[in-house]
Amino acid sequence: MENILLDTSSHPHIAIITINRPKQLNALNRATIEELSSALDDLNGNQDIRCVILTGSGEKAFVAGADIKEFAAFTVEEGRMLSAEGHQKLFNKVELMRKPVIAAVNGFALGGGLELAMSAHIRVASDNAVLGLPEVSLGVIPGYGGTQRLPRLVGSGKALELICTAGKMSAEDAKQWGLVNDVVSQEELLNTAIGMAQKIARQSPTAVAFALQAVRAGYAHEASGRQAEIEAFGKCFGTADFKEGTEAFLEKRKPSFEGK
Ligand code: DAK
Repeated sequence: MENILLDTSSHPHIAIITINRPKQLNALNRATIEELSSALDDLNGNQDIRCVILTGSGEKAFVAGADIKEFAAFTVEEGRMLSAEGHQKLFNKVELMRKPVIAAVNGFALGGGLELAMSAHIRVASDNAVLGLPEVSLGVIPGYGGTQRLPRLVGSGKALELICTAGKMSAEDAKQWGLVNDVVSQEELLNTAIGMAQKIARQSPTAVAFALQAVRAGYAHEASGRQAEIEAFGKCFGTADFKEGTEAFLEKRKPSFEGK
């Protein structure tokens, strides 16, 4: 695998997946999504693994979002299809895992990066982490479950403030809002996640899997919400605002939106 590192041997029963594109701030391109998807399938079927930790390479970013260079030229249909595919290949797959997934958020978790962390069952963050959904600044909406999972975690008022202002949150604020469970220094982050994973690994794997299933059952109504997100996300790709938003990012300038 070229874009992720997988460690299943350093700690008994624990797998650590590291997204490894530090020069692009671990932005999620299609190849990375495919590799994550395949690693998660393997780990889900691996009886020896009882907890999975997901983190980013380097000191700056967990994941700075979907790879903007890759989706800048998408059409409405491509946007809709890829959003649906992303849900199925990665974001829902994380949430549907039979063993807990802990996101160790070691820096920027923006857009698809925060959406990935929110798909995980538990989140811990380093004190330099910055979390947010900046999609509307690019002329799109969160397309990988963010419109459904953020309100569930922080309440709809705070979620809509973050989404509609393209706002960002510090790790401490995220803790206050219940978006992350704990904030520690960057040096302590992985060990904190490993400590939590070790506690999980000492419990009954069957009972833990049933607990995940029972909690998830309460999210059932989100399926139609996610479908609405997919449709709306696709439509963004037909707007002039989307073209302007992504071009502005790639040209390193501020966008000027006309609402078309
Ligand atoms: N995509 C691609 N490259 C990225 C990136 C991203 N999301 N984020 C950073 N990079 C790249 C930068 O372009 C830069 O590359 P070079 O110019 O050096 O080649 C390198 O990483 C270092 O970034 P910066 O130079 O910008 O570093 P700074 O410390 O100055 O700033 C930053 C860090 C995180 C504040 C900044 O990089 C930034 O604002 N990044 C973008 C954050 C963002 O808007 N993320 C995307 C959110 S939208 C889809 C489904 C879902 C989505 C999209 C499509 N489909 C189904 C099609 C979701 C969309 C999103 O996630």
